[in-house]
Amino acid sequence: MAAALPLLLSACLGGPQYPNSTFTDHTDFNRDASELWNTMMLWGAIVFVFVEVLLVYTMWKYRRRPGGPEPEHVHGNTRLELTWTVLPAVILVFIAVPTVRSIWRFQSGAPANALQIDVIGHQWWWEFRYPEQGIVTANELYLPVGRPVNFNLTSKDVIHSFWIPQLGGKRDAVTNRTNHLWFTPDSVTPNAFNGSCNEFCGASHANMRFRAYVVSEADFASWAAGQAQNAVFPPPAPDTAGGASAATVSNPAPAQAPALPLAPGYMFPAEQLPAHVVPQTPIPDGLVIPDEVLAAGDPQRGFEQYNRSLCIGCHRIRGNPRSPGVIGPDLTHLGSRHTLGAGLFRNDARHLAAWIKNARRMKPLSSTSMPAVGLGEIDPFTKQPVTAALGGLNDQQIADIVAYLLALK
Ligand code: HEC
Ligand SMILES: [Cu+2]
Repeated sequence: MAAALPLLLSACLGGPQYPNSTFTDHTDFNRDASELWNTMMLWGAIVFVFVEVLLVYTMWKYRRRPGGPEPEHVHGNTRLELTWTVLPAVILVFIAVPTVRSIWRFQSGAPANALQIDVIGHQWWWEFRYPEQGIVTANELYLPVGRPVNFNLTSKDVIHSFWIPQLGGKRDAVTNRTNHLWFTPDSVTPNAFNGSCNEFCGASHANMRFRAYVVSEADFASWAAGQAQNAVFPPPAPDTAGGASAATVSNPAPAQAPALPLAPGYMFPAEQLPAHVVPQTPIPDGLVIPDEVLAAGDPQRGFEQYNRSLCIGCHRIRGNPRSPGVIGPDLTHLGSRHTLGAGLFRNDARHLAAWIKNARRMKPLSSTSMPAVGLGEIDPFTKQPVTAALGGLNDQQIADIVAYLLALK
């Protein structure tokens, strides 16, 4: 056991080489939790050493000696019993006071200026809504540094649990009530974090991950402004730029919406992503579409193809009235995300194409989630090959859709 202990403890250290450690000081929440842990470890260690020393000493002092007298038989010792009752009670007070204080602090509701984020767990991905900013996105969170953030947690189906180990959590997301979790990310280095589901929720529970980026207030404002826009595709013709053009396929813009086209908002720079947030999941055999086919993908053709495909029944692209689905993630700004499939894959043409070809081979999905779409692919759920009659798409059509979706920054 002593040999196994260092192995166990090595999983608990903080620092950059342990990117999923919870002993960090990136938020008030985690600082409180670390301090509580340290307090408990200190008192626990004092009690442990005291008790063990006493035990070993007593065993040694009163050990059996050859020819020794029969020990005295006693029953009860009021003074001793009082001591070992009162002393632990006093020690528990030292642990209880800071514990209860922290519980009170983080259960009594977020500060009034907190950024509100609605988190909805789905089998097996995360929907994030920023109601004040009018944003709906999936699997990637942007948080402004220094501002408390209040997560309102619910679920669409089964019980999930929301946790960003380096920032705070974990808390269950259930269907019939809204749970709350709040903390203040107050350090920007490091600034990209892993999050995950932590309540077993089915076949792809382990594939229900997400990312959180802590960014400056200005970058957050830029990101939020970009995300709040409708998708601008096809791009307005140059002569109509500046006004809501007839060429833009878009919902009637709300009165206060800025005129199109706006520049895409801030995006966490890909080259600054630390290695631990970049997915390394390989593409299963046979799903890679050759690069030259992908390079020939045409966004305009992809837009038209997408609008004729099954996709629109499940996915929403704001600004594309043909695509109002709400079963899958909102794809309005898919091109601005770094990951796909709930943090499982990198978001680039290769992975996106393979995902569209056969999402259920890329990631075990339920019967109601995204079906295989590649022509001739065997859908792992129905065990049937995908045909044109079922809406199957060939590699070129998929490459076109990929070009369209990646253009949605
Ligand atoms: C039956 C509903 C359904 C259909 C049809 C469907 N999808 Fe999906 N899609 C989903 C669900 C559900 C997910 C989330 C899966 C997960 O990550 O667990 C998803 C995920 C995705 C993602 C990843 C999004 C992200 O942020 O990770 C993309 C991209 C995508 N779908 C594109 C498409 C395209 C393109 C089509 C049409 C060819 C399509 N989908 C058809 C339900 C559907
Ligand atoms: Cu889950």
